[in-house]
Amino acid sequence: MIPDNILRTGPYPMLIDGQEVASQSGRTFDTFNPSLNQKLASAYEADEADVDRAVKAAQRAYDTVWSKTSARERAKLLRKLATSFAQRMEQVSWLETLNVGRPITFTRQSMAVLPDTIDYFASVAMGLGGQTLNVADTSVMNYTIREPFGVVGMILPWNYPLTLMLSKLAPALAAGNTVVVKPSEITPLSSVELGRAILEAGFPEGVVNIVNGPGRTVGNALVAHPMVERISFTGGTVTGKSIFRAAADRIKRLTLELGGKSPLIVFADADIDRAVKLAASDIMLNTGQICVACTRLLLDESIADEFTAKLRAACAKLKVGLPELEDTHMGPLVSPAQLKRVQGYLEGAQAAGATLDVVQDLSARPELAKGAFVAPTLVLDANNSMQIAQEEVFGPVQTVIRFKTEEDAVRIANDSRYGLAGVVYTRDSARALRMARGLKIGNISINTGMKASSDAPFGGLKESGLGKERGMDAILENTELKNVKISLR
Ligand code: TXE
Repeated sequence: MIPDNILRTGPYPMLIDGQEVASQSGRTFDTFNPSLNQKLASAYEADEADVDRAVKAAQRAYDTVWSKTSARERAKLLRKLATSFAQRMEQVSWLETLNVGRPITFTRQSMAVLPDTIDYFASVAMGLGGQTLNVADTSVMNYTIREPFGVVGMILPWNYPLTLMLSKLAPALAAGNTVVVKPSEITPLSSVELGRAILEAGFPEGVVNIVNGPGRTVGNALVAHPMVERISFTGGTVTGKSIFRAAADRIKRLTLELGGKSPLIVFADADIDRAVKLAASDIMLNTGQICVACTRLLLDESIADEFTAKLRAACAKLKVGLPELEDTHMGPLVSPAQLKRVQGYLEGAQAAGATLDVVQDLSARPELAKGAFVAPTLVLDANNSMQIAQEEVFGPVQTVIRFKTEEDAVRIANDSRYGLAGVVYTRDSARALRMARGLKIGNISINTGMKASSDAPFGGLKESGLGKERGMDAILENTELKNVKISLR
């Protein structure tokens, strides 16, 4: 059950220049518990002046302290953050469970890996440097330098607030940048608590700043601010494109992690039971609100009926329920608006000729009546040109499409404006290698699920994004490369 004292009593503050502060206007906004459709807490709402204050604090911290702090010292502070975060892990797990609707068991699992994420970036920061180059002109010495940008702005979504915040924050700080973070206005609470862990860890004032509020005001002001040299954004593709346009004005550096419509491709020679398990977990995990969830199930036609029956049976066993219960597998969607969006996609699929297989009947569950709950749903008799197969639904929905040949599977998988993730199940290793080559996808998994790890690069192709996060590439993306030539004469 939910422990006492998880929530603060007053409005959740912002973090500016090493202090937890109210917004200058004193305005607040409410944030909700989606399983009850009830107010959870309020937070101070920033405006342009608050964003300006936060960015200037970050610039000052960069100029006066952080740019003079060695990689070793930065790594030490990051490791202290890992410790202070670990001490707050249970509290922030509850905050995310209440605010996002993700079952507590899965929230705890998602938090448990984050100290290692911080530790990884603390470690690799120590090896960051330029290169000496053997250029053709022997009259010069040529070398490169890697430098941080200064102030990096981060705009976060609501599906995994702290996982995404830390996977952006840790490499940016490790590389020597200061940051201003704007969490999603739907899920601001756990990020504010992370701010407290940052203070406890002893980061100099202004190195990390957190401002809360809507994207159209606070997010926009952060992207437009002339002192913000780089933006790292995770969210919807439509918003990502508008940020791309806004950033073009000053040629700001960008990392964009956007939507996906990832295929799970299962060949007749695959271990069907393992693949079914993954397909069911992609429906269930975070109620399908995961950018890398495989939501187009591409099945070899010879195994399609068997596979679909097994998937249906697995979905029937999923415990849909209140996220605070430890045995719940699937909670509500994040908001009534997201529920409406998912329902709209399902109605559209039906109108286009697909068949909806709603695997569980939630209507007889009074405890779920108020929340944004939706049953696991298979979309059958679909084809790849339908809207349900082309757009990101972000709900517990799998669209089943049949294929005849390997070429067919590759063609259907690539017939998408997205290219974020893809999973292939086959026991034929040559085919696995051909698929890895043929798929226009940034993150490919063969015979295993798509799970981003802190020590490997992650990023989408096509309209799924720009640049890489995680791994050494995340550190490199947080630096500018300069070339230096010195005459030897
Ligand atoms: O995301 P938005 P929304 C997808 C998913 C979902 C859809 C819409 O399909 O259904 O996006 O979700 C900030 N300038 N993903 O509307 O709008 C906003 O305040 C600057 C995929 O919630 O993209 C929030 O902090 N910032 C995704 C962040 O952008 C702006 C995860 C994300 O919000 C802004 C979430 C603006 N003009 C949703 N407008 C993934 N890739 O994992 C909004 N924001």
